[in-house]
Amino acid sequence: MTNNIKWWQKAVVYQVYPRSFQDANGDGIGDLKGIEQRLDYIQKLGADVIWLNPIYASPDKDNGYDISDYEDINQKFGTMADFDDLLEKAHDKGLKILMDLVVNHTSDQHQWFIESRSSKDNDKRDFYIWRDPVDGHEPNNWGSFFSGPAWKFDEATGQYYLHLFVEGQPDLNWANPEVRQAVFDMMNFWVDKGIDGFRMDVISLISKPDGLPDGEVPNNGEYGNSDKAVANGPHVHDYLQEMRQKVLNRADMMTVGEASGVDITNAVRYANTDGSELNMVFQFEHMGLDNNPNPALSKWYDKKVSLVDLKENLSKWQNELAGKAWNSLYWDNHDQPRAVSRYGDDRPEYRVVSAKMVATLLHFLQGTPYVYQGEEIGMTNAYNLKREDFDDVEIKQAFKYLVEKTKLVDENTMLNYVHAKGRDNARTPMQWDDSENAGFTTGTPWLKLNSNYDSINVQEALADKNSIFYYYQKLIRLRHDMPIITTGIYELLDAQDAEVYAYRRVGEKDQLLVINNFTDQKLTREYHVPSDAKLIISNYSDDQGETLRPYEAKVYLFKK
Ligand code: TEU
Ligand code: CA
Repeated sequence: MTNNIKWWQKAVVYQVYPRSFQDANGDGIGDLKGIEQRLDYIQKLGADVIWLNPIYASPDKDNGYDISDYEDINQKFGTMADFDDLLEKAHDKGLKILMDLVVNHTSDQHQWFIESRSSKDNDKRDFYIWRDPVDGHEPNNWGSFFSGPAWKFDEATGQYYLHLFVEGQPDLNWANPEVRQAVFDMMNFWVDKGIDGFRMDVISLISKPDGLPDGEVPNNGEYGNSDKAVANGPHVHDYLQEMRQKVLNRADMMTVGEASGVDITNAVRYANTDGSELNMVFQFEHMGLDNNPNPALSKWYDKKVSLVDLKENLSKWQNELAGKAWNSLYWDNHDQPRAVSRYGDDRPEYRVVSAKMVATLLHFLQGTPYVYQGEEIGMTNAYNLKREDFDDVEIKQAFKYLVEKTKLVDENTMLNYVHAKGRDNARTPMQWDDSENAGFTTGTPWLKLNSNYDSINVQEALADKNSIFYYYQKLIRLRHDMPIITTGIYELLDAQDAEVYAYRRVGEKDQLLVINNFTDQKLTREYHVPSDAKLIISNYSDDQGETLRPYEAKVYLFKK
């Protein structure tokens, strides 16, 4: 495999959430010009690819994941000329641009939907999924991912339309070949501009099961869990193969499918190494390990992840994709809480050391790592946000349905859940310095900042040679320099050890031994480390051998 490594197998991706990265014009919202100003920063970190969350025209019912025109830029972010400029400047610096592709649904303000809802015999009627009521109710029991039913009754024509996310996000009907062709044409518009790939939003949901059968209804819940009922439908692989032929094969691009509800069997098909579909998928199993056991409360929970479970899960993905498909590696993104708060320890005395430890664990695995903006400086969950500060539609819907309507939880419990798992934890503005609004904007930020920006910010990180930032820079450099990190065989050590996550990566001549203390305790562990082993990275300044200090992480390189 060493000889035919693809560029995206060695690459590290930096995810930019444009709304919260850098505001260049003082309106409180991050924008394309702002990203352009910060390209040097991303380059300094050493990332190869920038994934931009959606920047297309959108009424922003779900922060850009409801697109009203795929070939236009959201005015809040700038113009198409700004985009062309950004793409050119990024390419000049050797940075690639990965665009978010949101084609499971459009906005209800998209021209296709406006026409589709206008009458039952409109040309575009069949672009979306319309059904008659059944006994005066929704056509089936599917629930929206964001609480409530997945169907909206439309008075004008007396039918329901399907929306797996919010009402303003009607699902496209991929069974209609005209829909597929329209999507492929739009994708080719972007390919022709010279972008470097796509991150495909909920791509595992585009093919709906035949007959749209009811899903399993969770305990106490009103509606079925759409993820289980809808993911990996009967034609999804055909559609992606068609996309590959009509769009993706036109350039040497990188593709990553966001695949909620994906298991190993399906991932091996989506991300197969013969290149007929996608390069890799985002799987969600390790994101669900701390979920509430009550399916009606699905993602809302605040217990710590069990290390034994985490090891079992990540090891399964490492082992079972090896040689057949390709992993993407991530701890967080714009939908998840902050990595250091969830997997590390964000108390001041442990924040830096534990952020480096979780980074070490991830960056020595096989796959393509993703760094979400702010992760590289150890930004934490935003515990200072109150109910009235939240912007995220998922959080708002949760308060509305789970607290007010079904009364499954009280307001305080919900607030705790949101502080642990809510999406706004990741969406507070980037913390550049300790000036007012952290150097993000001179105006009023669209979402409140995390109050800890006075001590956690880029300026401070760049001035400290032991910062998390420079540790990430080193991790990225090591990956670029050492093929074994891309190709070595993964071997978990001591699966039942609930405190230390240790593994090996075995190459042709060498091996890496990666040791991570997941606790705030001093531990003793004995591993076989030859005397000529080289310590290539560690989050402590000295090596105490068998003694592992709180959250200590270290990696040795030695002969096989
Ligand atoms: O997220 C899809 C997805 O699977 C979500 O249900 C995710 O699990 C949830 O947001 C976690 O809280 C994608 C986008 O990343 C997200 O921002 C969008 O809201 C969603 O699709 C709809 O487009
Ligand atoms: Ca702006």
